[in-house]
Amino acid sequence: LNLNNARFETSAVKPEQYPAEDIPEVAFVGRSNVGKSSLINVLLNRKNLARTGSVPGKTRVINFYNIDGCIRFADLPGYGYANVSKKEQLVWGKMADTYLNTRKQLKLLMMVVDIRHLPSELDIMMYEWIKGSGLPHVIAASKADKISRSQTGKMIKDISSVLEITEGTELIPFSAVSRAGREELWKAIERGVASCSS
Ligand SMILES: Nc1nc2c(ncn2[C@@H]2O[C@H](COP(=O)(O)OP(=O)(O)OP(=O)(O)O)[C@@H](O)[C@H]2O)c(=O)[nH]1
Ligand SMILES: [Mg+2]
Repeated sequence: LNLNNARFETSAVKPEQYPAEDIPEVAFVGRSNVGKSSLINVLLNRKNLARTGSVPGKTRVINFYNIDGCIRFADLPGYGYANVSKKEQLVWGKMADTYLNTRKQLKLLMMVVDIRHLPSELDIMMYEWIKGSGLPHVIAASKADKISRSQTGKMIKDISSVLEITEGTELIPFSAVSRAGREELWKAIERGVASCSS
């Protein structure tokens, strides 16, 4: 898998706009501002391929990234951002919902949670959906650089317990600053997307 061949493919708000070519897809889900786009950049060794920002609610469309014609990443709009209208939240929720419920190429879910906080009600709902979907999934606990090593262990335990994570599900501390966790997350991706495991 040649990461130098990673490129932005397209943005979509509805299925007709999703890329047509059938290659395995990894979808990134999580609360707004949790670090989904930053994680994508670190995985792909790019500074700003996926747009990130200090303004939460930046990603208002589904952004697709094609990696070497072999895997596609789908960066979904974050949920739970309070400072937008209810109507807008509904629109984004529906967008992610439609994607998750219809996308045949979806092979792996990468859920991102903030390692500093216990999962919110919406995180729990998201994870319930993931469990129910039966799709392979991995959880990245982002912003690990913001807490100490001893806190990391405790938070991983507490987050696992609040989410009631299933046996064998990986919950990997990650930092977009130190890049800690990047290798483990790639391994999880390669396991989930078997045809691209080179
Ligand atoms: N310290 C630290 N900051 C991070 C990390 N990951 C993301 N951030 C910061 O958190 C903010 C939000 O990151 P994004 O990657 O844009 O988050 P997002 O989940 O894509 O947000 P939406 O697109 O709004 O859903 C940015 O200011 C990032 O620089 C991390 O691992 N450590
Ligand atoms: Mg984003």
